[in-house]
Amino acid sequence: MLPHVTERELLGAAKPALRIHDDAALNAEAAPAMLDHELTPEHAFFVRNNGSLPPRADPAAWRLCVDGEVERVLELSLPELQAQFEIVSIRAVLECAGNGRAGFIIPTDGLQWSLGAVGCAEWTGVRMADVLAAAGVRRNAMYVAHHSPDRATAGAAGPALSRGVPIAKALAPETLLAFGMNGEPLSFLHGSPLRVVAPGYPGSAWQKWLERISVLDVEHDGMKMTGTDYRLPRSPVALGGSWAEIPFDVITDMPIRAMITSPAPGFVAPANSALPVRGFAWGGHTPPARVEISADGGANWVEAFLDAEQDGAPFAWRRFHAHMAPREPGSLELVARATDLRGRSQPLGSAPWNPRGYCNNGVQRVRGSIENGR
Ligand SMILES: Nc1nc2c(c(=O)[nH]1)N[C@H]1C(S)=C(S)[C@@H](COP(=O)(O)O)O[C@H]1N2
Ligand SMILES: [Mo]
Repeated sequence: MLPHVTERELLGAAKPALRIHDDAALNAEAAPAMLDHELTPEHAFFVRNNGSLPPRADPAAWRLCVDGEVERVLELSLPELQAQFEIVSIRAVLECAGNGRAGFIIPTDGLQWSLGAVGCAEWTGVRMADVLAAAGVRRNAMYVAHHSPDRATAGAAGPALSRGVPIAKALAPETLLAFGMNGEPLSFLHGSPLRVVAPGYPGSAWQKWLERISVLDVEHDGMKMTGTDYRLPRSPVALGGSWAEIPFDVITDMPIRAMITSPAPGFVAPANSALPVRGFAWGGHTPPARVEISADGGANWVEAFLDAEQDGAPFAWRRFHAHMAPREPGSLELVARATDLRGRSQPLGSAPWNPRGYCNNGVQRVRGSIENGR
């Protein structure tokens, strides 16, 4: 980074339309209406950082190190990684576990994300499984830990984030070490030279600026892995109650969600004509089965058309659309509700409250009005 360009200027130049959150770290989200593309363009793709951006890697010096419970420690430059392993591309949704947090009626700590901490991109890289196979994973391997050079705050010694995934997910064919996004080289803001792609997992497992993978025989306890960080209570927490006695589990799956990308909030549509409603639906590891739309705040529902799963893209979001037919002039509330293949639907209110405000997949409500034709 040029010394006179601040992190915020970098973000503003790359993504001028995003809403930047008031936070020491760089965090910004899109309005759902900006996300009306099968593949989210870079300029609309949210950014989430737990600390300050790392220094830019020197491509000649950069190496990925693989160590821990392996037969051979690996050190690979980017050209070596690209030459030694099959290069694959996968379309997948990247969603922050905190997306929708602002929808909890009892507020929680954490960035007050509305619904734009999500995007769907085509990620290009090598399979983490292939790299781990080259290192020779030992039988006692249980987890992989990801390490990056970004620090909690500028000048701090501790990492901003060091998370990982269970060994089964590390070896799953969809889990990549990516250096490309939407056909372009991965940008610095999204984690170049290399980031983890862990489809179905919350964004926190998609480590950016990856420089070391350590294979462990225990669950990783790195920065933001323990306590209530990116974890959900195993049993419900009473609103305002204590959770000191409740165990918390790492979030390993994202819930089903539908997002209306059109019309945008505040829309005005004519009475007695079709009102097209469209957007995208996705689940973590369980794809959507159906999307329903209501034009009266959730009293009556119609089935939306939901695009079929594209070949080889179970982790991509899927287009839905419906034509509503509002007759009476006045204000109106559109609601979209997705149900996944295991029959789990989005709650009409919000998801079970949890102290850090994760995984709130309560339905989105888009208010507008219907007017008599002029
Ligand atoms: N090194 C590093 N990787 C990281 C983070 C971080 O703070 N540092 N944030 C994670 C979180 S919480 C999310 S939601 C995604 C966001 O990815 P993006 O900024 O490319 O949209 O990055 C993940 N990877
Ligand atoms: Mo996140």
